[in-house]
Amino acid sequence: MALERTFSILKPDATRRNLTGAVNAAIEKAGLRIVAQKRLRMRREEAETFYAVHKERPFFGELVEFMTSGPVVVQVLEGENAVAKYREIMGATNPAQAAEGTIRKQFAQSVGENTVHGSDSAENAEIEIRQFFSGNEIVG
Ligand code: 3AN
Repeated sequence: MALERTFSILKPDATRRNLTGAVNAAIEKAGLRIVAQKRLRMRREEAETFYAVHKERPFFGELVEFMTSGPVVVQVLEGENAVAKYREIMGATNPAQAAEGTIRKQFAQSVGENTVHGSDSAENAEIEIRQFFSGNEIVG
């Protein structure tokens, strides 16, 4: 199995409730390594670019509003099968459907305020990582 990288965001509901450490502990417990990390406030255009695939969805405005409402922590995670592994420990988008023990089951407040983002494919991970990190900021 290949070493892979995925892109993660700890969303504004996580930073607001001081959950950065708790989520990072779950990430590291699952064997994923945080090889880059920074805290920032997303600008509107950054959020719109990041979620461009959802721009026709009814919740797009709400999503951009929420993602720019407070600080986020953007991360690059590395590990065996990192994309699928992170999706697994994140849990379902809707916390009501998330499996026991997952990050969203433990911490998410709603389908919108759901604590974490993780890339859905290796291709998207590369695009998303490039939006927020330059090469020398990622140290494996
Ligand atoms: P995931 O983050 O699990 O891959 P997607 O790609 O379906 O989920 O949705 C992207 C983001 O849009 C989600 N993380 C969630 O915050 C938001 N979202 C999805 N569905 C809704 C909804 N019905 N209402 C509000 N926000 C939503």
